[in-house]
Amino acid sequence: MEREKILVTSALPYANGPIHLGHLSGAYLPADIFVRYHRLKGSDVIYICGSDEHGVPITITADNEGVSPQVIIDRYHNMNKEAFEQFGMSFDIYSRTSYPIHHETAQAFFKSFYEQGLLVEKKTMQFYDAKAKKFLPDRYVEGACPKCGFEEARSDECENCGAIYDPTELVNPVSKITGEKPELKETSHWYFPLGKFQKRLEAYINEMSEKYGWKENVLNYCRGWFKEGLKDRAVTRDLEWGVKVPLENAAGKVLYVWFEAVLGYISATKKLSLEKNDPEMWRKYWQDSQTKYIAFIGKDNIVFHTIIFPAMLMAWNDGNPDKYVLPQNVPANEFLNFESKKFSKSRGWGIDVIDFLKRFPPDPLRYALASNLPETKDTDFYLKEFQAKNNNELADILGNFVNRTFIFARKHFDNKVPKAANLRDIDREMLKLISEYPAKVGALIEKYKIRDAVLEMMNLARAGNKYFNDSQPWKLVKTDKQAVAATINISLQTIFTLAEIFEPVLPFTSQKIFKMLNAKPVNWLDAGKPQLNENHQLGEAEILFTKIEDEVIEKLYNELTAGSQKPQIAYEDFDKIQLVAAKILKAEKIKKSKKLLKLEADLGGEKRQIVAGVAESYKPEELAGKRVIVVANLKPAKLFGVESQGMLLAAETKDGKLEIISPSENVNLGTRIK
Ligand code: B3M
Ligand code: ZN
Repeated sequence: MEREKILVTSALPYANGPIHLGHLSGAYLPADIFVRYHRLKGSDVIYICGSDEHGVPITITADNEGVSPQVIIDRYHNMNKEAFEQFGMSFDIYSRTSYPIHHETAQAFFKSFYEQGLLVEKKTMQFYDAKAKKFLPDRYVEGACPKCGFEEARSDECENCGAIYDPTELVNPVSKITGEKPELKETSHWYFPLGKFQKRLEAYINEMSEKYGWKENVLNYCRGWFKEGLKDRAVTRDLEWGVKVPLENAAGKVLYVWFEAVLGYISATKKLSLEKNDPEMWRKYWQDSQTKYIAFIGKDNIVFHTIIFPAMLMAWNDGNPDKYVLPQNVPANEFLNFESKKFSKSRGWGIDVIDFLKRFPPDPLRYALASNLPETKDTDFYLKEFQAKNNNELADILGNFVNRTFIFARKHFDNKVPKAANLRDIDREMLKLISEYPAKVGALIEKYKIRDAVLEMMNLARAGNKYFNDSQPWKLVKTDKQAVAATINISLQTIFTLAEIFEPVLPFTSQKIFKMLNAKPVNWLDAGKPQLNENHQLGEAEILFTKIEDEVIEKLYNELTAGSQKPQIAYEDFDKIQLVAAKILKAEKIKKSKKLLKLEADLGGEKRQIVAGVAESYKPEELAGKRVIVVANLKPAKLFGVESQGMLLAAETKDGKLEIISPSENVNLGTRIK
């Protein structure tokens, strides 16, 4: 059988901060599981990643710290590379976009487009900070989104509604360098004519999704873009830091970070080829029409990987004899929240991978994340759940099954694989069961249903435990040693299968189990057949998982959430807040907002309009008549263009919903709450 050729990439993280658990769930762990599975299956797979080291995210971090961008990228490239290693990511290379080979690659693409006459030079008005004497591209300007009103929108994209717009459309812009209102100044940039590729992109996505089953979230996103109509996109910026525009009249200009970052996948593969002294090796993957190219990303990067990057590759292929493959699938994940709130560096919410791995080993983290991946919707990471996964599943099911089997083998069979003869039904059923698992788990992984795959892996461990219990070897050992021998033999064969099929998720544990079995992994497709011969000498047993105590989790939880604790205040400060008992009269949705409802409240004779972020927890019709507590003297503010004259008190529940705090009818409307 010909080996499948598979090229896998994970989004290149910006080297401007540490990787946190949310990143792992989005683009890294699922890809690593997919790659490890394919390696065991014998596919010819290559796995590419690296740091994204240009763009405004890097220069803003450098500006904030008062150091050069180089200091920032060196620090975080090394830190993230190390974190990924500790976590067991099995990249073939973790490259950098600051490498010369990357600059050359990106410039060659730009040049090819330029020479094909594809790029259009346009004069435009751009934000300019007169005080700092600098143009302000991308995130250097903040303001309100022209589409949804979100106040912290970036100059050309809104995190809240996903809109992409021209910087001149931003409402109330502010410079991030000086805090001044920027002026508009003329500059010129090169534009890539995305619109010209729309038809071909639609055809490409239709074909791929039909053949390979693209995820609904990804398709919907693309359809939205096509419906709006693809427009020309500027692919250069007025910045010092980045890949220089390879033209004479382009001083002070660099390639737009997204234009070159996606090419980082290619340059990283070239770099790997150089390291392997096989300089043309990258072509065997990128330029062979037989290659399956899978790009793993988080949902915020969809457009760049399903539309912009493929368009760039099409444009290259139009003008050059060496032709690239396009992504066959882009299985983007949604987001992971931490303890029901969005990970946020600025608000100090969440935990970095490096910090987490100082406290716990990587496999339990991989398992907890993998069994809860945001494959179809956002999911939450709770420390308590992590503890439960470790204690109740890894230790109590998988660890326990392995442990009790090895104890028996050592005590009754000289630490050797005993003979399985005179099989009973229960034995034959177990053998049949293990024979089915590799194919079953593999099929799920190939469909990017990693969560379900992980569930099945643990199901086999569960079945192993049940088989062991039902066989009652501790009882039979006195009367029917032959039956016990069969049980232990088959339990050991099951452990072999488990070690193999768990490898993608628990690589460190799998390695330990193989050592205990004194065996090596086989081809994935053979892992369901009995692999251990009679009399095979076993290795030394060790405990696979240690339980995590409640105190450890509680302490960590307190530490991590203390960051959001407010400083003490005097009574006078508290007394400034006028809290009043009120009743909601009516509630309605606010257009385009998922979170907000517009409420009308009665504060004891006085009516107020209040915008409250409870739409994900309450339906409008549930709220009419509800008693509430209102902060009555809060300065009015506009949210999504709707004025809010106060605020409701609410608290988060255990399951991450919001619960409105509600006084009883004994408290009159308008009464001050102290
Ligand atoms: N660095 C965005 C991010 O870290 C960006 C991905 C690039 S993939 C080519 O989310
Ligand atoms: Zn918006």
